[in-house]
Amino acid sequence: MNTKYFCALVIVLQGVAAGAANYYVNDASTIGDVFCSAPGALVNSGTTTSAPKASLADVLSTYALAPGDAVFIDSGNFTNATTPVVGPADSGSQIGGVVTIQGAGSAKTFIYGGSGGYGVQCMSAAYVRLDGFAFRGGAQGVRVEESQHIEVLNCDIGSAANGIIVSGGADNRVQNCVVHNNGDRGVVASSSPRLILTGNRIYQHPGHGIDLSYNCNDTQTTANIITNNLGRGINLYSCATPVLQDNLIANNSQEGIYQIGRAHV
Ligand SMILES: [Ca+2]
Repeated sequence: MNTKYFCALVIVLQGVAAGAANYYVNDASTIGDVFCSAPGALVNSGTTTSAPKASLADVLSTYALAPGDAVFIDSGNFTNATTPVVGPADSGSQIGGVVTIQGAGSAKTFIYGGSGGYGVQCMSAAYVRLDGFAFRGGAQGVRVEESQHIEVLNCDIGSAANGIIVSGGADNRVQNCVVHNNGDRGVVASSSPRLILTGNRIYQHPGHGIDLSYNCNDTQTTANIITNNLGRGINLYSCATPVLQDNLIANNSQEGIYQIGRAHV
């Protein structure tokens, strides 16, 4: 084997080893589907568009997701029997890329949290992107806990007890989401520095639209529209050096922006 051929072979093999995997999930209907050609089923492998799994939780319990992998969840209604938990074994990486969990769009892929559960939970995870879902019901639409570099993008989150909760971790992002009509608050974070909240619409909550507390330091809250909440538009408690820019905050029953304790805008 000459050196040139050997090098080419090594490159090809490395390419295969690093190849990202795609997984597929569908409900019982194929009407309006964009990813899959068959209904989802527990017995399916979930590795092809013609054999999708029936739930994200089943993909997560069957496979360990690797950096660059993607799970495509098609149009339909998915009611969680248990909360799908994305953990450290299903994480992406800075070098290998994010793990993407991709819906068909926030008007097409509906995930219903079970009673007391969450639509999706990231627990001690890193570099995971949730993109294009509607989350309905449950204790929280999305829960991000002790996780880093989680992105929640283009989601519609409503009818949960709280919309999105970020607890601990760092460097997470909520972008271009609509968070509305949840039972308490819209976006809640604590002890999670460098959180970025941008381009979201947050409205009609009995509590605060955005509630950041306890060392949510260096957060960037920009270009959000925060209206018609019965609490404050943005509540900041004991968070250092937050950046607030270009937000439209109107028609909230309490203060538009309220800071207390070590906050310096
Ligand atoms: Ca479907």
